[in-house]
Amino acid sequence: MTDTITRPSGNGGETHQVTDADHPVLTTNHGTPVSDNQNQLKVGPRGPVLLEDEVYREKMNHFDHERIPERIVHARGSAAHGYFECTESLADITRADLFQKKGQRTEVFARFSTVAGGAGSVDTPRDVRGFAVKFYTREGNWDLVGNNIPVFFIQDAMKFPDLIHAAKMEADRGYPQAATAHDTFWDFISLMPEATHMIMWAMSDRTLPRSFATMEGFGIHTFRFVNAEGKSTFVKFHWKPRAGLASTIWDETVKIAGADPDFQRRDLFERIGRGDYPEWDLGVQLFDEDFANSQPYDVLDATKIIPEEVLPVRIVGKMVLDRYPDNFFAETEQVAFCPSHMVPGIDHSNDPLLQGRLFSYQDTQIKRLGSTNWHQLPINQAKGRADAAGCPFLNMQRDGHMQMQVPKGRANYEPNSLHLAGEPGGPREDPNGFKSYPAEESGPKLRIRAESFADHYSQARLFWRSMDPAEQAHIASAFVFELSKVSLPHIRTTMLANLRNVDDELAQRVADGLAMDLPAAAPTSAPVIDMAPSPALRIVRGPREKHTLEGRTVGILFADGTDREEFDSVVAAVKAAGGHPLTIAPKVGSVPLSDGSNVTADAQLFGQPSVTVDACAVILAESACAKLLKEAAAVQWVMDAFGHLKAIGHNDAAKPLLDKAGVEPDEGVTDLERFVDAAKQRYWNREQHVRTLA
Ligand code: HDE
Repeated sequence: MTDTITRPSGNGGETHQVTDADHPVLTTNHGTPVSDNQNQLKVGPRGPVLLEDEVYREKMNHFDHERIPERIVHARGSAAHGYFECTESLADITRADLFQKKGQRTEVFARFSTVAGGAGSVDTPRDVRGFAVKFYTREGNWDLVGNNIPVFFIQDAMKFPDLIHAAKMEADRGYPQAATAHDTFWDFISLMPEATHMIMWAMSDRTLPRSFATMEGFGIHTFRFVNAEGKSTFVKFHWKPRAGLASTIWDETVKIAGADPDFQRRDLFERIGRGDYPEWDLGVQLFDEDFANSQPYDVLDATKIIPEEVLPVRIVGKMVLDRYPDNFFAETEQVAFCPSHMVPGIDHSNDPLLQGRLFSYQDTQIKRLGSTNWHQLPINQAKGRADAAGCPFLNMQRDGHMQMQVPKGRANYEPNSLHLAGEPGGPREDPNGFKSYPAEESGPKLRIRAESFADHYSQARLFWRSMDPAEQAHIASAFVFELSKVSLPHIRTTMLANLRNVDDELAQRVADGLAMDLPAAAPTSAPVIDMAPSPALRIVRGPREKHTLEGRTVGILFADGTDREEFDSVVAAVKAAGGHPLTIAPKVGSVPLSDGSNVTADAQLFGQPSVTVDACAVILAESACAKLLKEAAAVQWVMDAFGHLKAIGHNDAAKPLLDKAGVEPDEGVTDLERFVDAAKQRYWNREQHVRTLA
């Protein structure tokens, strides 16, 4: 029965007819009320469908067009809203509005992504992660479109289409999806020595982040800050996760992909939901021309870092992500980043990779979003200057596909004198607006790579020699795994020849893992130098590996008859340490505990393997343990926790399950009392006992 009441829709104060107190009337896209949303218009109850059914045709027509082209790279992404807060004024270095005043906040939208896979691919392949942040400053949008690795595969944007073609699924067979372990990727990498530094990072645990909240971000390129006097300072941007750096290990990551393809997206959603907001410090490395000239590499070369030990990272702000998008498509999918979006006080350098990006992103947004008016989509709109009379952007650009604005008056050109006749004359230039830094440039036009870009191995060596032994073993093993998937032996040989220039021991370990002979080292175009190792590059036992439970999830496996006191005390202790207890039982509905009370489990054993949590507690009654000994999922739950170097806390009655899973005593295997402290870290020393690495 339709009860027609007129009430505000909450949308611009218009009124709609509603069928009851809760629901506004369903209408077509053009506002016509719909009487039946269940059936097409037919001739008689069993007759043919009529073409005149506009309600059906409009609905299906819209549905047919609901997909837009996915991003050619970084298609798989997750995002969140939040704010940036300036914690140290940089007013003497840059006039950028967001860095002027300590405590000043600027709205942000951050999107994290993998690179190679399609929009529906898993969250956890071995892949670089995009780390793109849109700052809605009062002087326009600044997009810092970075990655979670501080260097890139190539030096010149001209090679980007080749790199991406080689990395994505192979052209004839359409696989592999979201994986670099295949011929064409390694063919390209083996023939591009400049990719060697980045491939070391790609084979490290950096490409297996546990959570977006536990990875670093980097602007990669050298940019410029420009202050009010017009003085320029070079700058590199760093995001440092307040939760500390944490990655998974390879076997774990592979299993997460099956257990929960949305692992990182879910983690972002749930963290924000429970108030564990992901937070990063924003750091800058500031330097001048003299410093740049004193370094044994070119600061315009995106395959190079400036080690933090040489030039410390100065923390100037923090970012907090505290709101998940309301609508995935409208926000996460339609957000469009462009490194060319600069604001007064921030400018580009001549890095040829950055310069190439300045064109590509604008171009791709027009293709993807279908119109030059993509800046009018709510997520992309500038928030506007305080003095802009409510309009965030004002200029004489007009029309085009999907124009959302209805500009008034005749002033769609400038200069004009219409204001003299009392008509609005439109906006005018501001002498304090964006000005490019007037760098002196001259020289012949050339397609050439600078000599100063010729050293492709010194920093790859620096990276390798900076790693903890556990990380070195992961890197060597990752090379073995990936190159084992390469079917053309000459590609492996070329890669081994490149690796010899990085470090002979690394090359030997990879060759041994592949059961291949070591070839001669590849020729180099510049001498390889030994730079001082940089401990800041480590995750394992590095300065940013944080032993904590804050923001981390502890899986608690329990079953019928579990001791109520033990259960409650572990849950309480995990919470007290800032962790998130996730209770897991063979059946979710209602689990009877020792005291006759019942508990509803958060998750069911088969659906929540231990790869999805950071540490594991096993609290069982003897009879339940005896049953679980015959349950492969329970044995695997414990076996994986051990194999993935996680802390395992258990009561006495659970010991037979641990024994069956092959758990051997070490400092990470504890009773329930010591468990919460033990749960704050992984046990790297255990690895040599549980798997053979290269
Ligand atoms: Fe991108 N990149 N890229 N890239 N990139 C895109 O733009 C491109 C590079 C990065 O969450 C595309 O909107 C070229 C470096 C991120 O929406 C495209 C070159 C870095 C994202 C494009 C690079 C990045 C993109 C595809 C070589 C780290 C996702 C969709 C010169 C500093 C942003 C889109 C998001 C996306 C081009 C290299 C980061 C095609 C030509 C280096 C995080 O425009």
